[in-house]
Amino acid sequence: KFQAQGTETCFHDRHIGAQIYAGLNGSNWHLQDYVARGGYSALRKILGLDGGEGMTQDQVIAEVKLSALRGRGGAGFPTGLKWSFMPRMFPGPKYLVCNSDEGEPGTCKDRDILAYNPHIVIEGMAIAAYAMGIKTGYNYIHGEIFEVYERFEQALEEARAAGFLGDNILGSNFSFQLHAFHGFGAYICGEETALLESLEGKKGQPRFKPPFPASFGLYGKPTTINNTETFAAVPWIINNGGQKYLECGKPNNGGTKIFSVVGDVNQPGNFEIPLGTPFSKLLELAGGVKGGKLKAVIPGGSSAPVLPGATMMDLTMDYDAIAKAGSMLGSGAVIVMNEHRCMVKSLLRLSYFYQHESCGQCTPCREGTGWLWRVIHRIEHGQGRPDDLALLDSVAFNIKGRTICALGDAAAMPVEGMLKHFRDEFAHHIEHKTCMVSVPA
Ligand code: L3W
Ligand code: SF4
Repeated sequence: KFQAQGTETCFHDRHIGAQIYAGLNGSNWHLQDYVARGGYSALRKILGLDGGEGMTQDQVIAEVKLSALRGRGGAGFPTGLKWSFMPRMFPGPKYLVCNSDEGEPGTCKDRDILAYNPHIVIEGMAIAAYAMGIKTGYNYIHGEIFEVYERFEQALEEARAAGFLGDNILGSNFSFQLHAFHGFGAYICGEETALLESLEGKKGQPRFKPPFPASFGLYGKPTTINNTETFAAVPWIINNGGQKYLECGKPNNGGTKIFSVVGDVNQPGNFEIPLGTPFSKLLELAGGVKGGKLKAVIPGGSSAPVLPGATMMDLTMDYDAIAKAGSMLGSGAVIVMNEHRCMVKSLLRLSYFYQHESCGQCTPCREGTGWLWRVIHRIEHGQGRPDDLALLDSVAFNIKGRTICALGDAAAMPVEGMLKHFRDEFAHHIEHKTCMVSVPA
């Protein structure tokens, strides 16, 4: 659950975390609380309402580029670059979409931002809309989280009533209408083009890319899609400058990131820390490993390849360091596993998820995720065959890079990671029809 102290402990004199998490108590999410914390001052700043000159669209995008803010949904794509794709003079509707369809196993940050600090997302979206000349936006919220959807609707009402959304915002000539959309609860609807299909009222199945949403998005119009946490970072960047945000993290990895630390830790929760923070520090904030020694970590949500615990203890939590080690930072769900976790059983759980969530459009994913699950299932249940590991290698290889969307890769990569680092456990299951991991009595 939500942990403000993680933010405060880590930041010392760098209080960027205060923008998203610190100081929140579950009841101070209302507009007046947000304004009392300095909220909506970035929107006022770009509109030139507090005595300043205001900022042009180019100036806003330049600050976001300078900040090295990267997409917090999973891909880590540079946000300022994405905003610069939006054709400024497009002669028709264009759209802004917030991807709050948080469904990656282990990830639980966006729902907390929306529940505890919804106005920070509204302000971030309004600033993005201004920068790209967009008049209409939607926040697509995961279908299984009813309270969060209702909270965001209430926040929208407050923002509209106070003139922060709607026509001629705060008396300026900038207008932006923002709506909440309650999604359908399928993991695949978090894939950006499936999300757009779903928003249009169709079955949530991914489109082939390119064209990217930047040119062919909602209703075929140019569309910019960013994750909830990405928008939440924007007001701080505008208030304090892109350079300061960049300095909070490390080069190419600007600012802070919220990590959902789950699994075998004593204090699971969300922690907002600067990118580049050692993993060991994050583990400490989460109360250390529970129930035994550290065995392995999935550093970026279930789609990311697992890494051995010893490797993780030498790494920093940022996009580049984790990628260099052979995994990915993804959505920032850090799944910690202690020495008593069986990797075959763990992979069985993951592979069940992906075969269940495959939308079925393309053969390598639809059939391949089922193959992976069935082979791992028989290994776990003492019926593994001598050539099963080679078969898993082959099926994963034949899914990866051969599908319409990233779900195929996401199903294959955990298999590759497990077989790379923990192959002996799988081989032991096949040979001895039992687990080599000791479980405490
Ligand atoms: C215009 C180009 N736009 C790329 C845009 C593109 C998208 C963004 C990143 O997958 C990952 C995946 C999951 N012109 C462009 C362009 N873009 N080139 O940039 O694109 P891409 O294709 O690198 O990634 P993606 O398809 O968005 C997302 C991983 O995230 N993941 C999933 C997380 C799930 C959640 C959740 O449940 N909420 O976050 C976890 O790690 O495996 O690799 O906007 O349009 N030339
Ligand atoms: Fe659907 Fe899987 Fe193909 Fe993605 S990769 S479009 S989830 S079948």
